[in-house]
Amino acid sequence: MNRQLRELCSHNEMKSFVVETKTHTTLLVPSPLQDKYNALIANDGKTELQMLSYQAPKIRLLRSMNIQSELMQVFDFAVFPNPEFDLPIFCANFFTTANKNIIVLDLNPLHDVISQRYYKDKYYKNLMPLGLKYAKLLPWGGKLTSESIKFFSPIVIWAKFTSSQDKNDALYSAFMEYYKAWLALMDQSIEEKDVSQIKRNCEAQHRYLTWRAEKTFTTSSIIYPTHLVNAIFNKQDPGHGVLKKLFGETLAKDLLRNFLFSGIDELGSKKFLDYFPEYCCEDGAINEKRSIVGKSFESRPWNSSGEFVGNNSEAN
Ligand code: BLA
Repeated sequence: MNRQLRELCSHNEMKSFVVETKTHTTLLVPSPLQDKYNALIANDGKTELQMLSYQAPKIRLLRSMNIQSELMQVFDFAVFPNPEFDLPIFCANFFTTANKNIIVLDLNPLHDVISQRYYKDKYYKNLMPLGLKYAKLLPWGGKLTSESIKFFSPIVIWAKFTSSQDKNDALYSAFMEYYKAWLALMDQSIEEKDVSQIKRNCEAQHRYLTWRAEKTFTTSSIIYPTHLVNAIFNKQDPGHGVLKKLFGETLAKDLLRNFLFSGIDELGSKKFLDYFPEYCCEDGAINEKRSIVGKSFESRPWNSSGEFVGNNSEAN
């Protein structure tokens, strides 16, 4: 990973995004979570975890997490709007090692953009040129957990690549442009007054939080790439979560529910299996398989106009 990408994922750089956010909303203040969640050293005594969290009138929670170890780095940055706004959720999730990057960058839609044209047109029609530009520079990363596609927008950047100056530069500017695009949407957004619409926004955000909290826990239960897990933990023990390994199960779950995906206990009462019953095992437990339907979408499933074309899409 070159310097620029390392910087993008760094705590200091994160602070500059906060400054950028402040130019749009002067009322950005630290979240009450900041006191409890700021910095931690993992059980290995070496890996560092840093967290930042803010809120503003239109922003329920803006938070970032950086995990930094010798061999890997995780950067997870999300902005969750207040439920009075049906704004997309800003999502940057980068897992990087010396030569491998696994990237999701998106303005995750709050509502279904496959079946709801109104929502898609409202937020993504004008952003298609931006999406197309970066889809070329950072090509589709291949098959992924099928269920994830419903949480992605037509401009999602889903990429897996080996670091190179060009790719790292592209990712850096993609992040900046996507974030500025999100801030511009926030500037224009108007508060919803209709109680039933606010409730609908709440439920949609809760479903999203529930999905991500569970998936972050199990995705970080890496089975692949085994050599990497072994390198990180210096032993043959695949199938256990990175977060769980680093911080222990209790703290890992606390970080997920109360920091990364905070709101999960307030915005709704449904559980993961209520939203995703296909993950229910015979004994009622949650199936820890990352995907029940299986992995799909070998190539980008949206065409250049942002229409969902599923698996029949031409490779981009
Ligand atoms: C892989 N992370 C992935 C993948 C996706 C995401 C799509 C590819 C594997 C898959 O298809 O599931 C990310 N998935 C998302 C995001 C959304 C989604 C952002 O549905 C939003 C809706 N990742 C972390 C943390 C760690 C981590 C904290 O966020 C580790 C501490 C690791 N993610 C990680 C690793 C992989 C990965 C190691 C590759 C291994 C794999 O393929 O599962």
